Amino acid sequence: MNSRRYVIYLAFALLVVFGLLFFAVNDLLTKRDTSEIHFLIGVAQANLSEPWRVVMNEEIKETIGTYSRVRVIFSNAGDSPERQKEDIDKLIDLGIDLLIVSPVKSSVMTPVIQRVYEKMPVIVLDKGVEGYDYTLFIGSDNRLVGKQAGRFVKKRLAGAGGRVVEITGRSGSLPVEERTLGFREELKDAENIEISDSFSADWLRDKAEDITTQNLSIIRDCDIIFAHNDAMAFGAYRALKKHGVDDITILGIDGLTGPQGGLELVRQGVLQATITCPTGGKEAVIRAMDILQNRDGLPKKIFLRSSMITRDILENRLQIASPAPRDPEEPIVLGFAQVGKEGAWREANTRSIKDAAEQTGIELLFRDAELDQDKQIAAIRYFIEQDVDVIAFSPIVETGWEDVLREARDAGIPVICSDRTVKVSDETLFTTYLGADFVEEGRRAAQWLLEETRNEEEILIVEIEGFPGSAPAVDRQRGFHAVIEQSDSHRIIDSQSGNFIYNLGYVAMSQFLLRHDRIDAVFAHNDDMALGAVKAIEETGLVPGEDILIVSIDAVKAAFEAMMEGKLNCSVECSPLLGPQLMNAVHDYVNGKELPFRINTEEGVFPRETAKHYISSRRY
Ligand code: GYE
Repeated sequence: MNSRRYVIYLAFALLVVFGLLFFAVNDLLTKRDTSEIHFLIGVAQANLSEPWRVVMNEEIKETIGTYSRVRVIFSNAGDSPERQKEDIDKLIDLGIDLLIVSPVKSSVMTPVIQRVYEKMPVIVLDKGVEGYDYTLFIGSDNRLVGKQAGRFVKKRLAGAGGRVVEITGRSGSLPVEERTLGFREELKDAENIEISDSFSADWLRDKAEDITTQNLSIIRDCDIIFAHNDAMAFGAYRALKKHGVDDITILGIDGLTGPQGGLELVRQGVLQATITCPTGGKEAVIRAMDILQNRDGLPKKIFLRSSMITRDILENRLQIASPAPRDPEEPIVLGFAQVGKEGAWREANTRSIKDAAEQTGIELLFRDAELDQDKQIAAIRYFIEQDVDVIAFSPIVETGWEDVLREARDAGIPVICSDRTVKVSDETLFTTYLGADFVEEGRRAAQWLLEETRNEEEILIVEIEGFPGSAPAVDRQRGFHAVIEQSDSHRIIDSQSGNFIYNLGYVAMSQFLLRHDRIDAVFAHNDDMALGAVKAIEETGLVPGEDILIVSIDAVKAAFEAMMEGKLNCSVECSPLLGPQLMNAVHDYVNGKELPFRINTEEGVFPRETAKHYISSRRY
């Protein structure tokens, strides 16, 4: 063999060997890398032109860094819905285990997220989507943020009144619509305050500066500028400063840290106030890990707290009470003031709370208010005297709590509203609401009834309401009526309270049957009252579930038994098993974690056809 040919053969052989070696090493590295990564999380970000989103990504990156063997991949849609759809497909192709998505446009992303949700967990961050086809939503209550801005304006212009100009984010986006709605709701009764103009600057500082300059003749005579984020507020400030205008109050939203963050702008007096709007990046990673590790008691929606920040609050640190230092050896003491005895749901709720406290080592002081608000207030005052670590209660009614909640806050004791919430003028009077979305429950009950009777020409409905003035009664009615009103063939002909109690549900239905010649359907705010209505209907010789349809809320086991017998047609779930989530919140708070403003639980709808499938798995 001549030497030239020999060299060629040798070179080829070496190439093959090195090639095989390369792939072997690479494969080994990949295997090692793959074995190292337990979870890969994809983040489909809407854009990075908004500082708030840059901070969101930074929070996600930083929080993921605290977990070993978890990696994250980010995409940036540059505010293009089409691009975001492509990004999500690429993230899935890369093998992610969970998707965090901040939708560019909710309506476009809803079907995309539904499709992904069939394959893996999805956390929707910041902007919601239609329906519930996702694992968890985390965001702010933007309508409340708008109300907080309205309160600031009312306080600032008290007496003399004045003119307000609004600079909004991208027109048509959910946060903009909700902030504007809340802002106007809060100001609708303020006669001498006028929202004279509203401009959209698409969340961007420079666009807000240009718009302010272009409309200076209109804006320079206003008293307050309300901008939907601090970046746009700063842009308006820069334009006014350039033209020597320095007597306008400027209010923003986000409250980010950093040199041009809202907090610094307030400290410098550039802005007179900002409303914090946490990005949810940290919360999203913590919950993503809960989901990937199959932790129990996962919520469906989390609303983060937004707080008004003025220079006074910054300097005096009038923040929400943070946990006092405590001896870790001392048991956590939780004071719980229960509504009283109502029926199956309440019994299951009490049992869940007591069991969870015992299982998590929390010392529980439990008081039963026997359906009496004064007794519930007295119980809370007792807990304050006992200097418990945390107070939780299920408010019998929505109003009348300001004084006692202020006493608790002055005592530095956080208050968690469990399964029912309160209406207060200052949201810092309670720390968290943990429970259902009652408006949605009412909507779901009505949607089932409309679908079930879609071919009927006329459906006459009677409503058995819960405890008067309680959050579930008020909001379930609101949700139910909002949907029924959309139908020309459905009419609510009567409504009265049964206090969430079986016997009073029976009495209410008996009276309806005496008052009306024909009733086609009953909407009961809970199963106990629905079962009372079943008894009343049977006593007239009519067949409940056939002659008169019955839809109710709670999905307690007795409801499933009635559905199996054909006497109840549908029950919308409202879980009483809040004990584990309540104790998680108590432990989180005591360990220094800021709690979300609202935590909504996951819930389903159970038509009677499904009862036999689910009844054996019901836990209450
Ligand atoms: O639906 C009802 C109970 O507050 C959500 O109160 C709870 C309600 C529940 O009496 O059965």
